[in-house]
Amino acid sequence: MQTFYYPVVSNYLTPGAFFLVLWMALIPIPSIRLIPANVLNAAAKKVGLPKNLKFSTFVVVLSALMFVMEFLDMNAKEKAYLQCKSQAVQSMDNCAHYRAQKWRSERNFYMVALHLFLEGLVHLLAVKAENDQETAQYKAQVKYFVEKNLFGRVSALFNALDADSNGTLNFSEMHKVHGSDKSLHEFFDVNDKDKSDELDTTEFAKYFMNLYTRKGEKCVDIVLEHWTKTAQKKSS
Ligand SMILES: [Ca+2]
Ligand SMILES: [Ca+2]
Repeated sequence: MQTFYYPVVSNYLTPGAFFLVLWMALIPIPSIRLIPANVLNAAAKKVGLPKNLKFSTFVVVLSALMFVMEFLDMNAKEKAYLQCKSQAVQSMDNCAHYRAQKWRSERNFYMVALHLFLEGLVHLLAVKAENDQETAQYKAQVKYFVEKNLFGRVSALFNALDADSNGTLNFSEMHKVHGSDKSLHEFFDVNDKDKSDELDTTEFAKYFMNLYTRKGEKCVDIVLEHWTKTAQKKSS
């Protein structure tokens, strides 16, 4: 077990993690620097992990388990060595066998400690990269919406749909612009974030911002125009 496990950690895992940390922290060109983070995060998405669980989370947990195992092993080996030394009759080899085992377990422990530290850094860098990307995306969205006065148009549409002027849109108010009951239910499922059965202005605006991310500006424009026209037609 030891003869297989230690070389894997020391020859592959630790240098691999060290290489990733250097890459993700030091390469000045963002599109290249972000490749490992993007691959890790995309892998997590592909296997359907929830948003706050990353692929690197599992690696860190496994590394932490290895750390604990080696810590316990190191303590056990040290105890065995001290026990040997304390025996009244000295052993033939002056406890050299136990001492060698103790040294090896210490070496293993510090190697897995370094490995855990590096995998932790990889994880933090991957999470940071994703947060940075989301922030940049969100900023670009808001900038675009402000520049094109889309918030103004969304808010005008909201007011046109809000027949009872209570500041939220319920099913029947949304029904004016949204097709069948089934698709309207799906629409509420996705966009009514607090499950209040009503859309507030934020939830409504977020729908258009997400639409912009998924389908682009043209689609936002078409939906806004179509819904605004329909809302005006129905209320006149
Ligand atoms: Ca209302
Ligand atoms: Ca709501």
